[in-house]
Amino acid sequence: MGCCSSDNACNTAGTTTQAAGNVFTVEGMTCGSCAARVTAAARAVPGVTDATVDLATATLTVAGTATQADITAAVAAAGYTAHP
Ligand SMILES: [Cu+2]
Repeated sequence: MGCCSSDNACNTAGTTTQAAGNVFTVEGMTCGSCAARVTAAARAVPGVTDATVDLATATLTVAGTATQADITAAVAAAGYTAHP
């Protein structure tokens, strides 16, 4: 299984950000730690103002001016696969 067996670590942040941005499907996330890594990787991309991962739906929502290629490359560098 994944690296995390605690459901508590995998809570979905119910924030109300109006992400005017891109939504990606992310492969390889199995727990909250994975989600945190993907979130951090996306937020580290220049131009990104916010990034949110929903583990339940395996989606990454990114706000800002970064390109889809930049996001997918950053996620790949973190060890996951993102599809626009
Ligand atoms: Cu994990």
